[in-house]
Amino acid sequence: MGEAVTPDALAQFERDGYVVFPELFAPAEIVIIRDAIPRVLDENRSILGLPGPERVRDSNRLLDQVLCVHHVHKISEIFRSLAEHPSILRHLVELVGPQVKCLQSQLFVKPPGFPGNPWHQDEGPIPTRDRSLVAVWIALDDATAENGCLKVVPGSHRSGYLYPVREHHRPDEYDFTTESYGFDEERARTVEMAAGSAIFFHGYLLHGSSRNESLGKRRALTYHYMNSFSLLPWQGGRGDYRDVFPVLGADPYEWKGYEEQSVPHLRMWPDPGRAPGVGALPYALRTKITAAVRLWGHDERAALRQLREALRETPDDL
Ligand SMILES: O=C(O)CCC(=O)C(=O)O
Repeated sequence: MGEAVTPDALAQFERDGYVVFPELFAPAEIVIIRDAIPRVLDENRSILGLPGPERVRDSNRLLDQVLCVHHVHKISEIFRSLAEHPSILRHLVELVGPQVKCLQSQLFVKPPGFPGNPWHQDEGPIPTRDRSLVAVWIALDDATAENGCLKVVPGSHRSGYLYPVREHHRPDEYDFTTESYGFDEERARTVEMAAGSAIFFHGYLLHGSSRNESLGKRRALTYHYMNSFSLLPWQGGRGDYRDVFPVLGADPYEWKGYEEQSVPHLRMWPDPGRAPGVGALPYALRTKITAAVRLWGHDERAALRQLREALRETPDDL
């Protein structure tokens, strides 16, 4: 732990588009992070739309339907400070440069039976101007082929090509996001790694994960970083997403200020917002139905009450 990126690791990142650093975090750090997860959800139930303690007392049960917590760094000091952990920064400075900003965090819980992510390239939805996007994916449990570890197509970042995307029609295997296609899947490799290890990968690298076929959760924490000199035309906004924070060096656009553009939220499974027809409903109504379905399994009477209320509000012409 604690060593700078070796020339071999840099060469691997350039050639394959990723590099794995075993034991980047100490076992004691991983225990602290894992223990923080139910606590963070418990303390942020209303922000995240989770049922209150009168309905679900055990905070561990809050994780049962959670595939991923988006922007967890905004609701937890632990996850905010981990984005700037020295073990991450010492590699980022070599892989991205001396000025780096962080733009998002994702905490994957992925309980047993939960789907993976279809093949994709992060620069598709998150386009930097200079192709400097780097993801850091930290295994919080041993990540194996069985529990749906990351899989990659080595070298797929090199052409600088963004593959086309489409619906995947494999709801048992993948979540609702679209899949990239048109490449040779035979070249794919699964990246198994022990808890505490991390993979740093390029924003153009084709990657994804499979369904969790094990009996335990497959937790992983990811952060996305990029060169602070690049604008980020992401999430609408003014052509430069400013819900970022510098982690290395000065931000040349500090004068623009920073603003809240994304809220912490959960990716649930199954995702009621994606059920046939539901996606076409007005946003407020969809949110109500989503919340009601989330309650199902915790408090069925309350879930039914909310569903009835939502149905009463459904316009007749839908
Ligand atoms: O952790 C996973 O299952 C998928 C992660 C992923 O695809 C990503 O971080 O872009």
